[in-house]
Amino acid sequence: MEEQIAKIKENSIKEMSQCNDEKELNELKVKYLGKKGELTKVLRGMGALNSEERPVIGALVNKIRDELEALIENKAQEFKKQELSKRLQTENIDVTEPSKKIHLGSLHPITKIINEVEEIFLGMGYQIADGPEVEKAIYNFDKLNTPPDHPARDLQDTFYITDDILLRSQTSPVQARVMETQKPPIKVICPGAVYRSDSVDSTHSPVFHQVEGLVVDKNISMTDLKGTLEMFAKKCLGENTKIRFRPHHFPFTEPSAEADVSCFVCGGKGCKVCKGEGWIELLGCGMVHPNVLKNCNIDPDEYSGFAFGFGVERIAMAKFGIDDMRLLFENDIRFLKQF
Ligand code: 2NM
Repeated sequence: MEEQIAKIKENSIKEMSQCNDEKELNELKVKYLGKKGELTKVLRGMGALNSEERPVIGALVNKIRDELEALIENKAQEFKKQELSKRLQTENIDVTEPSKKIHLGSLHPITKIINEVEEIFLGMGYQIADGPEVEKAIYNFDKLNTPPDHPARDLQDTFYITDDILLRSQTSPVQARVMETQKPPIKVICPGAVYRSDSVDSTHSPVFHQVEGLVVDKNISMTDLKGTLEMFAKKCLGENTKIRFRPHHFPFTEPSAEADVSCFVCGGKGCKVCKGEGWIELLGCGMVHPNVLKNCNIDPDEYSGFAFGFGVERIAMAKFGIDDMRLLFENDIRFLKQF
């Protein structure tokens, strides 16, 4: 029996030294140490031994099993090291290679202008309000002192859903809703999409964007309006920007005005952007009509207010030097990625 064990040891060591990979090593482990392995067979045969031989052979088998297990473990570690160094050689990464370009999107020029305008007015203590684009005619027109026979209400100019529901033609209905639900002092701006039945050309689109502003409090006057717009113009178009008012008419304000800014390209001398005028039309504005305040449950004897509104596309075109409004709606990446 001792001879048999010595033979097993000799063979296993020899085979192990010829073993080339983990798979072969596992097979050897099964062959010698497994349930039906050679050493286990020896242990099973020990029943035939007498009580003196049994502990001697048992100790011998255990010793050899320990030795084999240690050999196998060593060999396994060796294979792991070989595998690792092979991978380190073949799977090396060139960390100096330039990375793949990631194409980041950019904000739409309209969004950029709206964000900028919001920042400026937030800085002056205004809140930002929004409301439905599908709006009741009452909020879009009646409450804003625009009677049923007013030309703006014509089917030619406004998109109607039903007789009394339409696509808002301005963002002022949001302000009417704010006046109805909040008590003065009110300081809000309302940015958003508006709709008018216009044909597409280089300066018109049936959907465009507006920002309107509204302040209602005690003793609000035209000077507050002018000071506010001057501050806005300087922050938006440059500190040297001047502002002028021209008389105008809107149904929801009295008095009403249009405000121009000195050309931010030539500074007022006259150039292509201002068409030789030195001034660029910026927005419409005025003192909120007493009827509008009344219609929105604010007492015009106690409170007064100013309001203004402008088209975002027009400002974006002037500021970015865009000569055709259609570019802002076609979503051509070659155009959009310039901003
Ligand atoms: C403009 C011009 C002038 C305006 C008026 C109101 C409201 F709700 F107070 F009546 N909101 N916006 C207004 C006034 C808008 O846009 C050219």
